[in-house]
Amino acid sequence: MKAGGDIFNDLFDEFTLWAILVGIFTFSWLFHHSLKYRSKDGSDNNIDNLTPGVFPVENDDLKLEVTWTVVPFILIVYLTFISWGPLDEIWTEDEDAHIVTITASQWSWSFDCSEVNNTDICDSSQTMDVEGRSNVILSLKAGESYTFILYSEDVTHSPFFVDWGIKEDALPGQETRMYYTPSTDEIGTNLLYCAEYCGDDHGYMTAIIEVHA
Ligand SMILES: [Cu+2]
Repeated sequence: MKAGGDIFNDLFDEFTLWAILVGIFTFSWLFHHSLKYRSKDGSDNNIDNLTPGVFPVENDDLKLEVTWTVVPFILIVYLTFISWGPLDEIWTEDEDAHIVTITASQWSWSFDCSEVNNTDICDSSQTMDVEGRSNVILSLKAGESYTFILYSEDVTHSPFFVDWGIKEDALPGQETRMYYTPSTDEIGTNLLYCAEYCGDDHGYMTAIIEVHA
């Protein structure tokens, strides 16, 4: 099965769309009412005859109150519902997935492909210099499913596969997991960062992820 990627981008686009629609509606309403109902010079400012300390019950509008409670409620329930979709994508393990162990320590990553035992599918024997620092290259094959098992030797780290949009904490004394199937669209080279501040060289704690056909 495939995880990450498009499904998150689609979700992001849908949230952005709703944010824009709600924003346009709310600010149009705000500006329209602010301009239409402002008092004019010399006019009576208290056209509703409001008395300080007395709630203007006669202006109550139940239909309006129900509308502005129910409509946003439906929208929030809908957005919550569609947000659940990607959880399956992230947390479902493919039984045929290749196991790759990622061990984090201050301040480097090590990848263990020994369980896969096929350098075409998983290889971490190469390195590449990036700005004078040696980075391990994790080479994976598009279309293959991977289960990454995470460990930390010292403090909390978090491998962030930037292009895939997935990350998970690597914790000392505890095993965590992450699942992914890189697609043929993701063939190429990208970076893995540490997304959890872990000390002086946190910002340099990177690795190269290479996906090949
Ligand atoms: Cu770190």
